[in-house]
Parts: sequence; structure tokens; C-alpha cells
Amino acid sequence: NIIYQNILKSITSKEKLLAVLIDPDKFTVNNTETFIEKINQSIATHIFVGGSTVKANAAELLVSEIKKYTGLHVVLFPGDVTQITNEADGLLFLSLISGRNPEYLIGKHVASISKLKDTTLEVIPTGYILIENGKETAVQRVTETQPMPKNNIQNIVDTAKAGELLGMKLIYLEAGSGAKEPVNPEIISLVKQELQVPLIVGGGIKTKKQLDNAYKFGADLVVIGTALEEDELFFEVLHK
Ligand code: 1GP
Repeated sequence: NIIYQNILKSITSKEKLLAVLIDPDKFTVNNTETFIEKINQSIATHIFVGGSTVKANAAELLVSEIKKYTGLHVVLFPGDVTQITNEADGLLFLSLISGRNPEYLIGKHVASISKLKDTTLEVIPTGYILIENGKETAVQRVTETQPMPKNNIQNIVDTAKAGELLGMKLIYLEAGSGAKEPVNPEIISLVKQELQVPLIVGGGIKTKKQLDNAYKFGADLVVIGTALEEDELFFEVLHK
């Protein structure tokens, strides 16, 4: 379990981790080489692949293309079972613990087992928590769950802690792809204080300042998707 060990190590060494999220549904496979080259020259440490509405096989095709051009670990961040492919290195086995839809708490997981039987993927159980950010997000729409109200921070903290006590190895605070505002610093910091396991933060991070803030308040790994997809110039402030 090299991917998880590396994440754990980063906590003690205080090295901050950055995952660039590529959504197979929004990404043109022909751009892979140039885009991955930019990732290679940036401070990114991981590549995540996944999305809420990906067509069958699109993820597999994209991952095998990505692997040609980078040595970074490619980790699946799947919206559905069809996105699971052994071409990747790891899999965030996400349970949407902010919601109360049994399909996304355990149903999809059961359905994925035939695919995972002989898998070479490093499977990392992850508690996934969707937080309200002012507008409806794809995760909310697809999973038919409500995000957690951002004012009830204690409830968010308790949810994260419950995930950890259930054995989840990572907790992911999600504002939703393309969120207007990232998860607010107070939430990050109060959740971080209660957790032993590493904390991932993503959704709506568009500036270096917001990235640094997420780290400052306790994120161990930050995920950026939309901002890099829409404006590759953002890579310039993320240079190694
Ligand atoms: C979404 O947290 C990720 O699931 C990244 O969000 O696309 O807004 O960067 P963005």
C-alpha cells in the first residue's frame, strides 16, 4: 500500500500533497501528452481520474493514456462502478457519508466487487463528505443526496470522525466540482483537529492563495480539477 504510506508520510514530514483531477467526460484524450507534461512540471504529486457522469470505458482509455506520460500515481476517484480500471494505481473507495442514499454508502461498493476481485489497484477506503456551497453540484444531483449545511460544523466534524472510527483511511471534504467557494477554513481546521487519518480537501479551488489556505488550515492533500481544466495558465503559479 505504497500510495497510502506516502500520504501518511507526508503528514509527519509536513510535505503538502496536490492532486490534479481529470474528468474523462470533460477532457479531450488528444490533449493528454501536453496536459500531463504541465502536471509533471508542477508541484502536483498525484493525478486523480473520475467524474460524476463518465461514459463506460472512457476512464480506462484515459488512464492508460495518462500512464504513458507520467510516473505520478494515478488514483481513481470514481463516480460509478464503470470507472474502475486496473490501468490505474489506486482507487479511492468512496462512501458518501454526508448523505443517506444507501447506493452511495454501500450499494455501489457491493456492485464493484466482481470487478475488484483480482485487482492490482490499491484500494483506499475514503469517507466522502459533501458540503453545501450555495449552488447545486453534480455530486448532489447524481447521488440524490443533500450536502451538509456549512453552518453546522459540529455535525460535519462528527461525520468525519464517525468515518474514521468505521475504519476509513482518508476523509475527503468536498465542496463540489466547480464550487463557487472552496470548503471554508474553519471547517477544514475543526475537522483536522479531530482526525488521525489524512484529510483531503477539494472543490472550487481556483487560486494559489486558496490552495495555500487549504494547507494552512489543515488539508494534507488538495484536489484541483476545474480551474486547471479551464485555464492551463494556472499551472504557472504551481511550478516546482
Ligand atoms: C471535485 O474536489 C474536486 O470533486 C475538484 O473540484 O473541479 O472545483 O477543482 P474542482
